Formats: sequence, structure tokens, C-alpha cells
Amino acid sequence: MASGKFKSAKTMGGLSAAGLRIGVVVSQFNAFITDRLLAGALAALERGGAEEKQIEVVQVPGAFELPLAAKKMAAGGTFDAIICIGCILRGETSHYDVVVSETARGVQLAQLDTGVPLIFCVLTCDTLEQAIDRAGLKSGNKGYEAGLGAMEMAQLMRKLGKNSASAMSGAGGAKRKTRRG
Ligand code: INI
Repeated sequence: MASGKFKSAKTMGGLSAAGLRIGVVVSQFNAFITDRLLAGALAALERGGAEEKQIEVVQVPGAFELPLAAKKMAAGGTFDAIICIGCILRGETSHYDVVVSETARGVQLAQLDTGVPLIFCVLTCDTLEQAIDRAGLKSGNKGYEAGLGAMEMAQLMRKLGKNSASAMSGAGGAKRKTRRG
């Protein structure tokens, strides 16, 4: 239980797209679902005040390809956050488990390597119905949540600034122009 001894103010990112550049990598596999997740993510960014020129959407074949494309975008130094969108549906073999674990591992490694927040918007479902529920039906739209998460993490990284691990290693975040150019 909180003792009340410490200040309750937390350092957190806001839900505004002001001044941000956001990348989106979207997998074509199960496009019926990923298209809806993409629409949700874009709606959240629009709600945060983003304009089209602040967003770049890149398409990859399947979820397994998300980490490499996201890492390449992040390493370019022009994005403040990147949303990775995919949908992996369980089949009859263990292929599902391999794609799920390698996609998650790759995205996590890429964000830790580059210092750019990579938002994991990859549905991992047993059935198509479960995926539909999470792409705009019963359970909301996970793409929308990812859009909010991208703005929050991008703003948080800015606030953490010099103290962040990414700043220490020289990686992370869109490089800002200085007066000296
Ligand atoms: N890719 C997905 O995004 N979702 C899936 O459900 C899926 N299944 O089931 O196989 C899938 N496989 C393709 C994979 O992501 C790669 O594109 C492919 O292995 C080529 O590298």
C-alpha cells in the first residue's frame, strides 16, 4: 500500500503526435485483420493530431519479416516510434509457435538495439474469431491501442532524454536539427 511519503507525480509520455515522426510496418499475411489494425493505429495517430507527412507506412509479407524492416527504419534515425502490425493464427503444426516467438524476440531485440520504441501490435490467436474481436469488434481495436502507445513511448523517450540508455549509447529517436545544422 502507498505510504504517502513520496510524491505521486510520475514521469510519463503524453498522447500527442506533436513533432513526432511515426513509422508503421504492417504484415500482409492475414491482411483481413492487419488492414483493420492499421486503420485503428492511424485513427489513434490522427486523434493525437498527426498529419499524413508525419507517418510512413511500410508493408512486409509476414509477421516474421516485421523485425528486420522495423530495425532498418529505426536505425535511420528519423522515427520517434514504430508500430509493428501483424496477425499470427494457430495452424495444425508448430510453425505458429516459431513465428510467434521469433517475431516477438526480433521486435524486442530491435528496439533494445536501436533505442527507438517499437510497439508490438501482433495478434497471436487460436482462431480467426479471436483475431476479429481484437481488430475492432468485442475487444476493441489493438491497432488503436498501439497508436496511443507509440505516441506515449515517443514522448516518454524525449522526457527521459539524456538519462535514457539509448541516449547513452548514441542510438534512438529521430535526430533533431540544431541551429548549426
Ligand atoms: N505470417 C503471419 O504474419 N501470420 C501467420 O499466421 C503466419 N502463418 O500462420 O504461417 C505467417 N507465416 C509467414 C511468415 O511470417 C513469413 O512471412 C514466412 O515464413 C516467410 O519468411
